[in-house]
Amino acid sequence: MNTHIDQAKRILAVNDRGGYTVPTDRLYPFQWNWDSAFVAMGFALYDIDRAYRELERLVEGQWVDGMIPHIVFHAPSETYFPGPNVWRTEQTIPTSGITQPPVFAIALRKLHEAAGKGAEERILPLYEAALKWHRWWYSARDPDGTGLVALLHPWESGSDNSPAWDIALARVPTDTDTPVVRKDTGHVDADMRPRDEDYRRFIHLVDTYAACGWEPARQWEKASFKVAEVQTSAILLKAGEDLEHLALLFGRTEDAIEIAAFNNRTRKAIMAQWRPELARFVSRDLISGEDVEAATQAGFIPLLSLDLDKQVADALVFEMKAWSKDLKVAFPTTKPGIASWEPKRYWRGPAWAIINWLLIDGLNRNGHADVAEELRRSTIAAIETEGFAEYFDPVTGEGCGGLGFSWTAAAYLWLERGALPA
Ligand code: 2M8
Repeated sequence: MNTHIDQAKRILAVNDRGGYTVPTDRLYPFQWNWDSAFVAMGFALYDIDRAYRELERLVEGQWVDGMIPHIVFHAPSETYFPGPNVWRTEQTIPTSGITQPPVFAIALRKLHEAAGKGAEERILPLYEAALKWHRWWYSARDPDGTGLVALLHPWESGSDNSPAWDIALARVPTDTDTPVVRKDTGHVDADMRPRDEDYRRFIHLVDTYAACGWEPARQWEKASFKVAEVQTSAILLKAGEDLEHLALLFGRTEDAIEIAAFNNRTRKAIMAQWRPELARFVSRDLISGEDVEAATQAGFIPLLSLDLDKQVADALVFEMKAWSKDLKVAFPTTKPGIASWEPKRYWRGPAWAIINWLLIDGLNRNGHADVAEELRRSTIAAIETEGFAEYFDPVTGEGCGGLGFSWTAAAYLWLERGALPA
C-alpha cells in the first residue's frame, strides 16, 4: 500500500468542514471554487458520494444570474482577509463577488464516469448549475461575443500575482475604502505572498465592484482591470466540451447545440491568440487593446482544449522544455531567469500540482505522452519528497506556502494512478 495515498486521503478528511473541503487550515478557511472542483475529482477515485457533495456545497453559493463565486463563506472565520464584510455581496449564503476558473464541468464529467449508469438524478442539478454558469461567462464576461472571456480581478484567474497582470494591475489605483488588514502573512512567509501594493489594488477593485452592486454590466463599464484571458478561456472550453458531452448523454439536444456554439467561438478565438514568435498563446488587455506578452504558464494551457497542428504543439513543447531545463521541479509559472521570475513567490515562478495536471492532460491530448509522463513523474516525486505543499520552488524543489494542501492531495491521487489520457 502506498502510504502517500493514505496521507493524501487523510488531508482531504482533515480539511473537510462538512461536505466541503477548505484548501488548507487557517490560511484558507472557506470553500474555494476551483480548489473544490479539483478536490471533487480526487474524491471521485474512492468516495463518489463525497465527490458529489463537494460540488453540491459549492453550488449552494451560486448566484441567480448563474455566477459561481470564487469563495463560499459557509461558516465564519477570523483567519482570512478579505471576509464577507469586505465583499458586501448580500447573498443569502455569504460569498465573494467574483469568480474563478471554471473547472467545475470538467470535474462533473469525471464524477459521472466514476459513478456509472443510474446516477443521473444526482448529477442533473449540477449539470444545470454548470450550464447556467457557462451562460453567465459568455453574457457577463464576453458581452461583445469575441469568444474569449474576460477577468475583472486577478483573483479570478487563480494566478493572483502572476507577472501576466503587472502592466494591467499597475493602472489600478492603490487607494481603498476598506482598510487592508492582511492575515495571510501571519500564516506564511511574506516573501512567498503577493506584496502589500498588490493587495491594495486587489481591494480597490473589490470596493469598485461593491459600489456597482455587483451588477455585471456596471462592473464591465467601471472596471480598471479587464483582461480577456487565455488560461481561463482554455479551461472554459475544455469544461464546455465536457458539458456538451453530458448534454448529449442526457438527451438535452438543444443545450448541446447552444454549448457547441459557445465552444466553437472560443476555440477559434483562442487559436487567434497563438503567437509563433513567442511560441505561446497570449491574453489580451481589453483596456489598452494590447497583447499580454508576459511569459507565464497561461500561454501553454490551450493544449488542454485544442487539437493543435503538429507544428504548433511541437513549438509549445520545445518552449516548455526550454523553460524546464535545469529545474528540479517543472512546470514554472513564470519563465526562469526573466526579470519578473521569483521562484518562491506564489504565482511568479513556483510549480503547482494542479497546473501540472492541466498541462499533463493537454500534452497527452496533443500527442506528447512522453513529456506528459515526465511531468507526471516529477510532480509525484516532488510531493513524495516534500509533502502536500501548496506549491513548489522549481529550483530547489522545496515545498512552499500552506501545508496539508487539499488540491495537492487531490492532484497526487489523480496523477499517481498513471498516465491517463484527458
Ligand atoms: C489563492 O488565492 C486566494 C484568493 O482567492 C488568496 O491568496 O487569498 C490562489 O492560489 C487561488 O488560485 C486559490 O484558489 C486560493 C485557495 O487555494 O488561494
